[in-house]
Amino acid sequence: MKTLIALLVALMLCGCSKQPVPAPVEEHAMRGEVMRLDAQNQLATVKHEAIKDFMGAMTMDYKVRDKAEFEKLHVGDKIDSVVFVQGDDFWVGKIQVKP
Ligand SMILES: [Cu+2]
Repeated sequence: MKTLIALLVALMLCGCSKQPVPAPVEEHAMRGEVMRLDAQNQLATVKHEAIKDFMGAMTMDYKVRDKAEFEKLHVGDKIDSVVFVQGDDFWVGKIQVKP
């Protein structure tokens, strides 16, 4: 009986310590223009061209995770960047401002 209880406890501990598997991160190249910047929320409104196998051309808000990257952006900048998608979350990074 003791062995059985020990086994059950061990199984429960195993179940609890199981790490949730993080969703894979997808990357999509995005080319666009910065229309608006929201410094408080670190959001950039980007008018982007169609993103292959992902979404059509549109203007929408993107979170820029990296503060240094966000701070180098200006309204009107033409950018090459990458949209990262992980589960329901998405953000933009690897931003290159075109001359
Ligand atoms: Cu979009």
